[in-house]
Amino acid sequence: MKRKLIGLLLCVAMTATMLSGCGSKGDAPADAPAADAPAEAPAESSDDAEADADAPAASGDVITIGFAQVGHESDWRTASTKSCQDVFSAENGYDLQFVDCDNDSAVQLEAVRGFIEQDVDYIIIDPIVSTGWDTVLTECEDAGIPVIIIDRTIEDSDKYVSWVGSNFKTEGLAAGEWLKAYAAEKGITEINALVIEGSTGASATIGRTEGFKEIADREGWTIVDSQSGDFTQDGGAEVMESYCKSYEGKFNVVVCQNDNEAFGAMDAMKQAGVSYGVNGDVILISFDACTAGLEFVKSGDINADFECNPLAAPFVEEVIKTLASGGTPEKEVYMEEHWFVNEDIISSIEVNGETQNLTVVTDDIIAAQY
Ligand code: GZL
Repeated sequence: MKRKLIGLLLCVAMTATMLSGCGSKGDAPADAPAADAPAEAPAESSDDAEADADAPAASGDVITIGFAQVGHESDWRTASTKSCQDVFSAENGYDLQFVDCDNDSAVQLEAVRGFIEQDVDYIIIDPIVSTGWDTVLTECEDAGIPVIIIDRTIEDSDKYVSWVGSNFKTEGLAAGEWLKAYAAEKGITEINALVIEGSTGASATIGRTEGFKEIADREGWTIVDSQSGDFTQDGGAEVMESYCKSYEGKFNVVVCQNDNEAFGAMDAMKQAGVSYGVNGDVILISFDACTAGLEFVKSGDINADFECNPLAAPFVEEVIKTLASGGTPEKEVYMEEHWFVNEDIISSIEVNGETQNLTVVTDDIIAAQY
């Protein structure tokens, strides 16, 4: 009975979504907030209290959730997993079936099919890569199981109820706009950048690469090389070691597409006698802004760190509550994020025509980070 009710609610929600014109990514309805206007963290209110009364677990039934997670490659990933485990806990009325897919797309597809076999109530997916999803999402739809995507995006299907995450291209654009303003302040007229990309095929990699390259092309910078470090510390170290050998003295910027790659790149540059950071020869840019990353920003080892918020679970629970009460969740929910810097020499940057503030890292900010 529960399956049929959820299936019916899902059909109503999907139909309503199509009718409201936000049937696919980027087709924001007229009244939608700006493309990546960040969603406020869900806060309890009287309406929420009412919604809580209809909370999926309020009926006393345990809600089973299948969560196919990318892997365990980074501090960011650890925080993302913990966010889901904290919200979808037994004491909150959930049975979380968690699969760490170890960055293996075949394992991830198999995990989703396993959730269908288990007849879970909801499926959460953080897609390792952005393509190859339509078949298995059709199977979820046929089984009447609502799917919620978090973090990375899916480009070849919109058979899911909602996506909760970040605008990766905006993160890349912000890094480029910051570098332009920072170089001007420092009197640096020539930029020769080395990029350590994230995992190949991941939308986070695609977006950050695209955004930064757009600014580099506009400003006439040289991207000396761009290779994948697979979002890991070892990967960052390996690529940076090779870069130091191949491009000695030919680069003055390193862009790491996550903090763990930056940690590895720092080790490799130290080994090679290359100075980096606020007082070094090489400007070091990173993404994610995990706690350890911000500690390196505060110390001046990393010049700027562009946050990607991993704490999606509270927003996913809001989607589930909306569905369970017969409502139509937003198709896209953007997370709030900040751009962190060491020096207080630029207060804001213009990204896509929008003024975005820069945040100088303090001990309080580090203490509150994920
Ligand atoms: C981005 C996320 C990326 C992080 C990395 O949303 O998918 O994957 O930037 C993580 O740290 O490995």
